[in-house]
Amino acid sequence: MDAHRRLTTLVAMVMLLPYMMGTYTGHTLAYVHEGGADTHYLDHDAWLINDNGSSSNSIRISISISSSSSKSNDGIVPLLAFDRVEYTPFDIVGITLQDASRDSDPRAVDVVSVAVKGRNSSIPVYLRETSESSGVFSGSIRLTPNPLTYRGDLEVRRDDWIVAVYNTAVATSARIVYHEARLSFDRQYYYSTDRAEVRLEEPEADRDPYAKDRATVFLWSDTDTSGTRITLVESDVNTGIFTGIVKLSSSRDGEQPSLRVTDNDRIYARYLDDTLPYPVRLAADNVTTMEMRYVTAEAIFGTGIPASERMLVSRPEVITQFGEQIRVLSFGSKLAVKVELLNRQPMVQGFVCISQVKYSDGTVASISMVASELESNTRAIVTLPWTPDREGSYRIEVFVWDSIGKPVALAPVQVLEVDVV
Ligand SMILES: [Ca+2]
Ligand SMILES: [Ca+2]
Ligand SMILES: [Ca+2]
Repeated sequence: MDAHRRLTTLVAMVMLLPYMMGTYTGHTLAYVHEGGADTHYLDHDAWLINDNGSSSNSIRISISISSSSSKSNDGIVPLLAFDRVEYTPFDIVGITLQDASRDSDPRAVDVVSVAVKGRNSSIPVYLRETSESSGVFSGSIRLTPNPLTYRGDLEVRRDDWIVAVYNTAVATSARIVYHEARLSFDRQYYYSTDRAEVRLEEPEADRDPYAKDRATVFLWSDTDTSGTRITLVESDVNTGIFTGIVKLSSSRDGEQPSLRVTDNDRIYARYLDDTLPYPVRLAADNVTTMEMRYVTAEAIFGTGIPASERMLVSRPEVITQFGEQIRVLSFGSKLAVKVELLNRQPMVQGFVCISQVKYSDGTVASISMVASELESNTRAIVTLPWTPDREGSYRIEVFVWDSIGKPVALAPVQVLEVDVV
């Protein structure tokens, strides 16, 4: 770009600037990019600041102008970077500078200063060389949305930009954002455990980057509609990820925190996010937002398979006691009723299989049963002995229950009608 065109661009950009930006200083421009990892060059020490969230992505302002002052003595351009491209207003911001020319003493850790600009002020940040002669310097600052309420070095709000400048000529930027909270259970179905882990991802709930924060989640189930509240704890001091355990209990056993459930209940968790991203407006405290939003998660206590569909039972057949197929049933012969069972669940199922044979008048001719258990998603053939004691029509009914003591049908009753000669 020649000098004349560059000047035209600058003038045009300066005229546009008040519409695009909340505030700016000086008469020359920085190139502020959404990606904080890039390094940009200024031609003066004036540089620009916040956009107040007014025009979220139209931030690109002007074009880089690389001047001789931005190069170090050995001709290598210094690199300045934040450790992330976005931060919450409660974060720690890591800053790294690579500039071998500032390794003044190769046998000692050197220190360099960069300026970091927030909402209203610019503060110097001292970066220490990472080792005696690395030429790489790092340091950090802590942000705060309100220095009266939250400790921190530099005041920022959601949708601000922070800009770091080194040597008046090398700059980098990052955006201050909020996130929509995400809530989840560690499983979709709880059947082999009674402990449910609730996980919340909410970077803004990480209010203190040097301590484990807490967040509260409300839980309820179809059975326990009044529910319970649990406190989630941040997984480490600066993760924004919070977890907690709730016990799923079929009775009030006093263990806390617990949620009462019955088989195949839906269980719910809910979190209230009061720090929502743009374009929801910030509230007067400049920390929370005008709107709040419930975030929910759901899971099922049980396999989700209704009780009467847990076993698949084939149509009964009558066979000989030796397992052979037979066409004509004659009274007095030793026969058996055969069914095939399939446990459709992802868990072991105990069962009782009952064959009830009735005469044509409805009175019971014989009952036989077998009790066993079946592994997950496996089949079994069950044979139940029956010796018809007279000619006539018979009705054979096969029941599959979970137990005799507290019978719950695991499949619909299977019926077969046969004639005995
Ligand atoms: Ca050094
Ligand atoms: Ca924390
Ligand atoms: Ca949030």
